[in-house]
Amino acid sequence: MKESDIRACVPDGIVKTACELCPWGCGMDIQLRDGQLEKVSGNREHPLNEGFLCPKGLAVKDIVYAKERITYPMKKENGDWHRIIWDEALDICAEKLQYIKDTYGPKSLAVAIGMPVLLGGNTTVSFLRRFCDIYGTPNCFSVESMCFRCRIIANILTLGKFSAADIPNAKTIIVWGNNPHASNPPAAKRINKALGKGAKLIVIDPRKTVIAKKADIHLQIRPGTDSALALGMMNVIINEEIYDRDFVTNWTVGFDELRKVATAYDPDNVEKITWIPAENIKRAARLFATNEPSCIVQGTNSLDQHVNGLQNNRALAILFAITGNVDRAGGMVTTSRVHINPIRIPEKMEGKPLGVDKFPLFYEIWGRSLGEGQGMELADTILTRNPYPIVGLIVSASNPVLTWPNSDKMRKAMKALEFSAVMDTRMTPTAQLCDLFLPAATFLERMELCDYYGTLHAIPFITLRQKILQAGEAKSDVEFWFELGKRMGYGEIFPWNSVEEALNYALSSTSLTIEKLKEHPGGLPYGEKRIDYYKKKGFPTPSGKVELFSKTLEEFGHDPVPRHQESPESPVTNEGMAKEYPLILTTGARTVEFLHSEYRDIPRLRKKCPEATAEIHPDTAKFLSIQDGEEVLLESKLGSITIKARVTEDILSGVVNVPHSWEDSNINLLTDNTSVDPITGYPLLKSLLCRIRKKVTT
Ligand SMILES: Nc1nc2c(c(=O)[nH]1)N[C@H]1C(S)=C(S)[C@@H](COP(=O)(O)OP(=O)(O)OC[C@H]3O[C@@H](n4cnc5c(=O)[nH]c(N)nc54)[C@H](O)[C@@H]3O)O[C@H]1N2
Ligand SMILES: Nc1nc2c(c(=O)[nH]1)N[C@H]1C(S)=C(S)[C@@H](COP(=O)(O)OP(=O)(O)OC[C@H]3O[C@@H](n4cnc5c(=O)[nH]c(N)nc54)[C@H](O)[C@@H]3O)O[C@H]1N2
Ligand code: SF4
Ligand SMILES: [Mo]
Repeated sequence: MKESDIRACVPDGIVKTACELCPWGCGMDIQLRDGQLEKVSGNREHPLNEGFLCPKGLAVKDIVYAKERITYPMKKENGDWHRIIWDEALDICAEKLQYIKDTYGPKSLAVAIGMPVLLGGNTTVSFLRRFCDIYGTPNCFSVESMCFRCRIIANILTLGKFSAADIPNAKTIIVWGNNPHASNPPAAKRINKALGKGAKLIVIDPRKTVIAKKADIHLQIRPGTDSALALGMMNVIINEEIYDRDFVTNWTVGFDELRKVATAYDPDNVEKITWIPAENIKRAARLFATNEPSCIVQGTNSLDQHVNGLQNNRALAILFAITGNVDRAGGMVTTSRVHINPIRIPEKMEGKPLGVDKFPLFYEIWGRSLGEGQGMELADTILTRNPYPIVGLIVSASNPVLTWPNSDKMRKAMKALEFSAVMDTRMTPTAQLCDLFLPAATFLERMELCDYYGTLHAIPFITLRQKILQAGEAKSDVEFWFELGKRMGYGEIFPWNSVEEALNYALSSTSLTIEKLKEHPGGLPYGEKRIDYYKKKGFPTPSGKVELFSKTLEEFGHDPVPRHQESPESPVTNEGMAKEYPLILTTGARTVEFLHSEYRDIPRLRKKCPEATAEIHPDTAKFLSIQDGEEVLLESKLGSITIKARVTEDILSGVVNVPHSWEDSNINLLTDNTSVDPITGYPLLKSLLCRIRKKVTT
């Protein structure tokens, strides 16, 4: 793309928006001059980032104006890409989708949704799902098959709701499996501020991250053993009677059963499982329970992508509940939300999506439905046609060939499809396998709501992303689905003439309108942070209380009280495998410069982190005679990649840490989509076994 392909849609000056280059939505000021983006800075009034932007945010112009961007539709013919016009692209899509529906039935079309569409908030996802509903396919999948939803489900099963850490008011903060300087810079800033006011910090991470180095207590845990640690802390808290007795008596069910389970996790036992000294487990438990209010800043997926992902999350929710940190300033809180008009029409779907049979609680709890399929089922279904054929796929803002586990299988599955289209800003490895490329607008080129600050940050706030620029022929994802819907004869279902009109419809059940949001371009506070809410309303669980013992889990055949379960690839319980693969592999720790597979093409970001590396401890390196910077073979039971070793004291000995979604050293060639959490279907990406070998040079 050339710079001249972009033009501003609004007059020169400063336009306020919310960044979408990673999930958090920092307030951003875009300065336009001569119809072009001239400068970017952080919005000082925004309650989340207070003027700060991370290196990605500061590189927004490079990302949006990148020469790698493609801003016109293309179709593949005999293996070559040809530019086409939108009319033709929409006709091809409509015709292929109609063919699939007529030949196989609607559920033979799947749709895969990636991060940038999810970050358009509830409205964007729901508009897309509205198309799937009216077309009839239930087979909509998103990165929620491996990201964040596991924690939401665990919190709902325990408290009936999801809570976020109220960092600024906390006296003790646990950062658990999270490296906020890389993955959540605004949270890192807020934690630093709280530390400045005297808060205590506990960090639980196999690596000595920037935040771990600031901690009062750093528990360097063996990956995959977090539930054992949480139960060990509960053992101390229960035995020493430093839990919140009133809260437990009045507002929980199943404390006796929890006490029984926790008995098995005395700190000496837990030391053997987690490799954390028993004394430190006791210190952490006492600090968390007595220096209140206390909150847990939890990794977004580091505890979820395990075979006991759901139970890890349950254990943490129970830990903050029995210490009385629910609905509490400085503890864990919910905020009121913007309740938009229902947009989906799920009654039109034909049947239920893939994965419902195996993972019913992923799909729905107590009538509260996520309503999407478990994506880990998709590749195998395409390849085996069992239980039925899936022959078409539309990928909206995702790069599954690099980001989903077992890349080799995913690649084969994509090749086996009869029709595939991708909507993206670039020709990614996934896009290369498709028949049709649809050029996507970036977040500066579309209108949408950023309405999730309450859920993610405990800040009741909403920001409007305005359409500031137009890049070539790029369309927003929502515009594409609206236009496709109209072309396929679903015009009545998509009566809106513009995205703005559709958003106003969505907001008509609230006191907000797009006009009102435009009057507050930096964002608008709404509602409240809910303190002591349960005292008024109880908990939205079947018992009305916090369910330490979950009857629902029991009914579905799972442990009603969390227990620790070893990874199937464990050096402790799978000694046979550990002989061949003696190192523990954790994947996907974030680097601040990139979002998953994105931004490797931005020189100013790539310069700071030029390649993927496998981090290992000097003891591991010495044992294997490997030098820092040496190219090695990294192998799992599934495959092998070449990667440079980075030897560092900052990782637990015996553990290997590798980032995900690098094209040249793609760690998802080594991960498996069939080793999963039995409750949510989340894949095992954080505690596998691997080995490292020297590369034999010829
Ligand atoms: N820059 C950047 N930011 C991002 C993203 C990105 O790609 N790039 N992705 C966004 C998304 S979608 C997500 S889901 C989040 C991910 O966010 P997080 O899951 O919070 O990821 P990290 O902050 O990298 O923290 C993971 C930490 O967990 C540690 N860890 C690994 N295995 C284990 C384990 O078994 N137990 C414990 N206790 N710790 C473990 C790692 O050493 C690492 O320091 O980040 C979001 N933010
Ligand atoms: N091994 C391992 N694998 C992992 C993880 C891990 O920790 N370990 N983490 C997992 C997690 S938590 C997540 S969330 C997933 C993320 O998985 P994905 O969502 O697939 O991640 P991205 O690489 O960010 O892909 C987004 C794509 O959308 C394109 N894009 C950018 N903006 C837009 C837009 O506005 N519209 C459209 N249509 N396209 C756009 C980008 O160019 C990019 O190709 O990765 C997962 N994969
Ligand atoms: S942390 Fe960086 S990339 Fe993420 S929203 Fe904030 S400025 Fe944007
Ligand atoms: Mo994620």
